[in-house]
Amino acid sequence: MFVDEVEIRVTAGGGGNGCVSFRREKYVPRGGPNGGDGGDGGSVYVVATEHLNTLVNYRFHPEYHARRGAHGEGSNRTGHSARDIDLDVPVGTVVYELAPATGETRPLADLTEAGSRVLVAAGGHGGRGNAQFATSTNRAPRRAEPGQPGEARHLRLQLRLLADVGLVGFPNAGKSTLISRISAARPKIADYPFTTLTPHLGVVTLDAERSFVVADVPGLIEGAHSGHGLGQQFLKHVERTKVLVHVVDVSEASGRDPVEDFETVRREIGLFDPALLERRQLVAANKIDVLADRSRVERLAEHVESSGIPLFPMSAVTGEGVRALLEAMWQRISAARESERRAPRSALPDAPGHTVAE
Ligand SMILES: Nc1nc2c(ncn2[C@@H]2O[C@H](COP(=O)(O)OP(=O)(O)OP(=O)(O)O)[C@@H](O)[C@H]2O)c(=O)[nH]1
Ligand SMILES: [Mg+2]
Repeated sequence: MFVDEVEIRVTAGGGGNGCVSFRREKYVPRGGPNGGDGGDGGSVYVVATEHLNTLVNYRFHPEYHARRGAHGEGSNRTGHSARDIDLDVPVGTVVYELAPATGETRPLADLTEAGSRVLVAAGGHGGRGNAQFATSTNRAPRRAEPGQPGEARHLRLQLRLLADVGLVGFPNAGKSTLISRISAARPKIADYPFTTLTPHLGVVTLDAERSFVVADVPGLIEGAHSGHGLGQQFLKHVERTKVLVHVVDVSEASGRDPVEDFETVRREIGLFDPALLERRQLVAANKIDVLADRSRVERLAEHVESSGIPLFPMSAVTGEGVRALLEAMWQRISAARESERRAPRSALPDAPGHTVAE
C-alpha cells in the first residue's frame, strides 16, 4: 500500500534520577557521598533510507516511545543511558511538527538524501547524584537531581517523491504506457480511466552518463484541485520535479479536444500551485499511431508553442517519437540542474500540502 502522509507521536525517554547514597564500610566511620548520576533518556530520530518507498508502517503504528535512562546507584554507579530510536522513512520525506490543538505545522526537516537524520524528540538528561554536590563546606550532601523529562512531539510526515520529470495528463492518456516503455517501471496499463492509483517512479537511462527519474502520477480531471478524481492529492509528488510533461491523447479515440484537455490539466495544476506552471514544460502528443486527422496535432502544437512549450508527436505503443522526447527532457533537466547549482532553492518547503485556491 502506498501511503504518503501520516501523523505520529514521538516521546523521548526521561533521564534517570541521580542517587543519594553514602559509603558504608567497616572501619570507615563517615564515608563520603557516592550516589551516581542518572543515565540519559533515549532520543527519537527520523532517518531517510532508500529501502522504503511508502510511509505505510506508520499508518498502523503511530506511537513511538524511547526508554528512560536508568537511575543512578550507590558506589558512584551511573545509570545506563537508554538507546535512541531511529524511525526509518523513505528519501523525500518532509517532517513537520504539528500543534494538535490548532492544526498548525512547522517544518523541521526535508530528508532528501539517504542517511539524513533529524532529531525529533530529545531524551532528558540524567540527574546528578549526590556525589557531585559535595563541597568543602558540605561533605555529606543529601541532594540529588531528578532526571529531566524527554521531549514529546506530534509529527506529520509527508512523502514527496524525488523525480526529475513528472508525467501529467488526463486519465487514459498513456502516461503509464510511456513510463513502461522508457524505464523498468511497470505500473498497470489498461483502457479505462484511473488505472494508476498511486505514483510510480522509473529511471530512464539514455547512456552511461545521462539518466534521470520520471514519475507517473494518477490522471487529473477537471476539478482535481478541489478533490475530484484522484489527481490532486498526488500533485505534491510533482512539486520537486524540474520538468513537467503533459501527456495528451491526440487521437480521435479520446472523444475530446486535445487543446481543451491540455488547458484543463494546466488549469488544475495552476490551481494546486501556480509555481508549478513556472517549471519547464513539454507536451507529448500521444497515440499518433491511431490518429487519422493530423490537424488535431497541428492545432495543439500551434496552441502550446504560442506559450513557448514545445510539442513532440509520439506513440508510447510503437515507440515513434519517444527518443526525441527523452532528449528534450534531458536537455531541460540539465538546464534546471545547472541553474539550481547557481541559485539553490530554499531549504524547507513551507507548508504540508497546499490550501486549495478559492
Ligand atoms: N494506440 C495507442 N494506444 C495507447 C498509446 N499509449 C497508451 N495507449 C493505450 O491507452 C490506454 C491507457 O493507457 P495508460 O498508459 O494506462 O494510460 P494512463 O495515462 O496511465 O491512464 P491512468 O492511469 O488511468 O491515468 C491503454 O489501453 C493503452 O494501451 C499509444 O501511443 N497508442
Ligand atoms: Mg496510468
